[in-house]
Amino acid sequence: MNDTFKIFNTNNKISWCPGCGDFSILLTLKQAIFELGLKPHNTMIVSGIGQAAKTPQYVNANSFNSLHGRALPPALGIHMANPDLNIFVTSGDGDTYGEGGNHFIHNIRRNPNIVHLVYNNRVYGLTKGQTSPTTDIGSITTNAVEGNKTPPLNPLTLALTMGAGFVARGYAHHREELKEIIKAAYNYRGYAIVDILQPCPSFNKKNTPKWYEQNTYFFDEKNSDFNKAYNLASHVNEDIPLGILYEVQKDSYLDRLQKKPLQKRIFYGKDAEKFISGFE
Ligand SMILES: Cc1ncc(C[n+]2csc(CCOP(=O)(O)OP(=O)(O)O)c2C)c(N)n1
Ligand code: SF4
Repeated sequence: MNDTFKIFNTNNKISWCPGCGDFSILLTLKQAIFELGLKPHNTMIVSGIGQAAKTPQYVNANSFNSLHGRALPPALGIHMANPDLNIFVTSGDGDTYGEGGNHFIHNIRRNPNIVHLVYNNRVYGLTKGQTSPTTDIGSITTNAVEGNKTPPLNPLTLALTMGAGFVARGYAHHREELKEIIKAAYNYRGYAIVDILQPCPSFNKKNTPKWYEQNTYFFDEKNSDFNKAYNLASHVNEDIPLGILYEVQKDSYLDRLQKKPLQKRIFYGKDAEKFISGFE
């Protein structure tokens, strides 16, 4: 494999546990953006807070590290200011579907050109393994010692019902397939959600690499049938399909906006000064 993707490497020390699925996702992301022909100067990685959200520190590109659950609002702002930047949001299941749940929902309505990679380990990893929105009912976690009593949220059926046009599921250790999904997500004009199943050997003792090998398969078809996609996305505990579950083209946020992006607008500095002086 050509290793020139290393232009995206940084010297920052990686602080993930040995065996964490995040290493595979990071490597795959860098390979994908290299193969897409992107460069550090036109790539933007945005995140919230968490283990997955450390990713921008490990990619030599533009980056923005936001608050917990708040990766999408700055990503949207960056996109509207400069649509020439290629934006990848990297965040965990807690970050995206818990604290950031409202942003996730409303971002789907807007449909900006953003690739969203959700590292879904079914726990809150950084804060030591608490129950997350995708933890299965009955699973034992550090704060649900008798088993989780709340049924999980299914992010991909939610995304479909909210009208998402690109809905995919990857697995961290199936790197070749994940790389192709990331590239397809980038080539989609609009919001592309990729839920990436990610082993967390420190805190998720149930959904191990062996468990994923036994319970996943590849869905290698093109699908624009909503009901079929919904059915595929519903499987999260057995017969879990990996691949692009649904792809249909819709108007993106940029298509709907009439105005030029901020970076291309004329700045009327004098008018601004006059306006501000009115408050003195
Ligand atoms: C508003 C707010 N609430 C809670 C926290 C504490 N916190 C930091 S990371 C995190 C959970 C991270 O879990 P997840 O998003 O699933 O990512 P992972 O670490 O598993 O990759 C929490 C609860 C915080 N930093 N800010
Ligand atoms: S706690 Fe889990 S998600 Fe976080 S670095 Fe360790 S193995 Fe990875």
